[in-house]
Parts: sequence; C-alpha cells; structure tokens
Amino acid sequence: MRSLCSSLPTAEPGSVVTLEGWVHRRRELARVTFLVVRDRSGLAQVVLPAGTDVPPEETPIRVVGTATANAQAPGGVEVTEATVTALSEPADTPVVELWRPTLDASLPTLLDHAATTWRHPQQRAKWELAAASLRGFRSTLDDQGFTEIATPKFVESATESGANVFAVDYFGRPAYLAQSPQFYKQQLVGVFERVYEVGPVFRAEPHDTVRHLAEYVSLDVELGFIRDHRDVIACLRDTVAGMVAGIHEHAGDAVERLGITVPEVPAELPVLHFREALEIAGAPADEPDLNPGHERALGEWAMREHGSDFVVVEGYPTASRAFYSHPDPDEPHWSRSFDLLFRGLELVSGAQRLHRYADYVATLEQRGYPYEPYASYVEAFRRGIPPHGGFAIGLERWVARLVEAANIREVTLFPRDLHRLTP
Ligand code: AMO
Repeated sequence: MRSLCSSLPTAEPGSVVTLEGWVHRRRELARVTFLVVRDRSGLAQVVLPAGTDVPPEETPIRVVGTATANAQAPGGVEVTEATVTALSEPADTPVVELWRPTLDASLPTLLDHAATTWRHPQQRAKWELAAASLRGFRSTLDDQGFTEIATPKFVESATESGANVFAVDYFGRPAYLAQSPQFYKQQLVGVFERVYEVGPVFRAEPHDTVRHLAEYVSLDVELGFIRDHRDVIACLRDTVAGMVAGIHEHAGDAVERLGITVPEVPAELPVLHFREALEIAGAPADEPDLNPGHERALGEWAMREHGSDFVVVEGYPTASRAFYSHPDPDEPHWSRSFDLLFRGLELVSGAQRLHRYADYVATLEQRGYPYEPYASYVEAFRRGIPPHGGFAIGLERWVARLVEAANIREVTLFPRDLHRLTP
C-alpha cells in the first residue's frame, strides 16, 4: 500500500514502505546517492548506494524500501534498501530548479511553464490557500442555510456594464460570456432565499493591470429578507471570517511554507461612508469612485485607526453603481451599495438591490438602457421577490493580498488576460 511522504516519520522502523511521487532532487555523493521524493503531502529522503541509476528530476517514481530512523533525515526517518521504479519516461529538465527552497523565476517564465512551476511547494501553497478559502466559504454559507447554485455562462445581456463584455456567436445569435451571475442569483433568491455560487466570470478588460484578469473566479452570495445593506455586510463579515477559518483548518502547512500573516477579521468591520472615504483619501468631494491610490490610503487608515486589514466603504453615488443597486431612500443620490477593501485593494462589491418591478423599469429608462435585453430578468420582479442584497468576492484578489503578491497573475493557476490564452 502506498504511504505518503508526510506519514514516513510515523512508520514502524524496519517496516517496508512504498512511496509514490516525483524525483524532487538527486544528490550523488562519493559514498551514497540521496533521492528526495515529493508527493502531495511533502518530501521524504531515500538513501541509495553510490552509482544507483535514478531517473531525472520531475520523473514520477515508485520507491519500495525500509523505513529507517536517522536523526539527520527530515522528520527523523528515511527510506533505505530501496528499489526505484520510474512510472513514466524520464522527465525533461524543468526550466526552473524546483528543488531550490524558493522559486527564482520571472513572472513570464512562471506563467509560460505553469504546469511545472506550480509544482514548487511554495508556489503550490498559494493555490492551497485558495482551495482552503473555498472550503471555508462553502461551509460557512451551508451552515447558514444557503443553497449552492450554478448558473449559465452564456447570457443575453451585460450585467455590469456594456464596456467589458466578451461577445460570442451563439448559434448565429449574438450573446455574451457572463460578467457575473448577478441576474440569476437575484432571481434564485425568489426560490431559495439564500444562494451562493463559485464560478468563472469573464471581463474583457482592455488594460494591462496587476489587479485585473479577463477570467476570474467570483464567489457570489445573495440573500433575501434583509432590512438594508448592513445585513449584507454582516453576512460578508462572517463569510470572510469563514474563509480565514478554512485557511487555519486546511492550509496551516501552506501558511508556514509561505511565511505569511493570515488576517484577523474584526467582529465588526469598520465602515466609512463614501463621503468620508474621499476626505480620508484626500480626493475631491465630487469624485464618482475610488481609484487604486485612494484604496491604498484607506487601507492604511484602517490599519492605523482600527488595526484592521479590512474596511468597508458604503454609500457610493447611485449614478456610479450598477442599475440594480438600491438608492438610499432618504438621499437617493447615494446608494445602499458598498465595497470591502482588504489591505488597500477592492476585494468585494455588494449592495442591497432594487426588488420592485416598477423601480427596475424606471431605472432602466432613467439610464437610457433598452428594456428588451433585460426583459426576462426584470419581469421576474413581478412575481414576488423579497428585499434582498448580496456581494461578490474576487478569489484571485483575495489570495493576491493574502500573500502580498505584486501581480494577481502570480496566484492564478492559468491566467487569462489581454495577451495570454495559453497555457
Ligand atoms: P464587481 O464588478 O465589482 O461586482 O466585481 C466583484 C469583485 O470581483 C473582483 N474583480 C476582478 N478580479 C479580477 N479581475 C477582474 N477583471 C475583476 N473585476 C472584478 C473584485 C471585485 O470587487 N455583480 C457585482 C457583485 C455584487 O454586487 O454582488 C460585481 O460583479 O474583487
């Protein structure tokens, strides 16, 4: 039976063990050859007689040998008297030396050779943080009565704005790749009350920035029977806390490999009104939105004033938010929408939504949007949708800030952008 490298330290000394993994490193010394095996759980050392023929680095192998205590070996146990069998052709020499403790390669090299470079324990740790966060996201929402949904990615109309949609030929009809599951998650509040989706979304971002991808993973949440957007912010707080808990529970080892500081989520997130946010960021009072420099300034403010990696900005101008956002009933110039900034970067957008049919019709008209492309969405609001709201977290942005990556592509398995369609 196969043992994992991580279980070798607990193997009975003298017992026969079988490891399967990759040749992480060969070191041929005068009297012995050391072979380090890597599998999904970690590394193990195998000691072979000098001159043993070992396949090259990155070849998958099976090692059958004897578990032997050796204080110098990682974990105190190594494999001796071993036979090594290659499980594929000898692997080509990787473009980067994966056995080195840190991966020393330029971003284009990392991305061009992603299928290999992701094997490096530190690189892989970044996605392990993403996977653990997803487990925490799902389990937190599952426990709160949410239903996971899956919605179409071919859509008839733009959900966010017409500017950055990918047009596709859908059996001869024009269609788009979904920029978000926005319209569907709202309609499904009418069925399940509380829904979430984890899925790809598509944005034809025309600019080459360190925070935008053409395809990313959106963690979408929508819940009904809310009082206002503050109920949505409370749900967001618990969801992000759940993602952090997921990291502690399932990716402690990845955190250690990367040496990162996992944020603490305050019991209540600090909240600023958009007006105050502009002032703190030193922006003119008539600015319609926050730019990356403003966001960084607000991140520093949150750390200074609240010791918090997070800050919510609420009340963005209604005119600069998506048409489905609910205006503040007292001051309709401001909306019941918000963003969550994490370490000075926009991580989440959310809002209370309009939920009355007549409000949708009026808003579309006011904004000069045609009714027809939105008809099937808007007409759902004639059939009883409760007050509701929700938010979306960008998974890659979350991980990028967790590991403080300079570029979102460093934490994306196979990034898609203006220039990149392979690998
Ligand atoms: P928005 O368009 O602000 O809101 O997107 C939500 C979050 O998704 C992330 N994000 C991106 N990540 C990588 N590359 C991109 N090009 C990109 N664009 C956005 C950000 C952002 O905060 N329907 C609304 C959400 C809602 O109200 O529920 C929406 O999609 O982290």
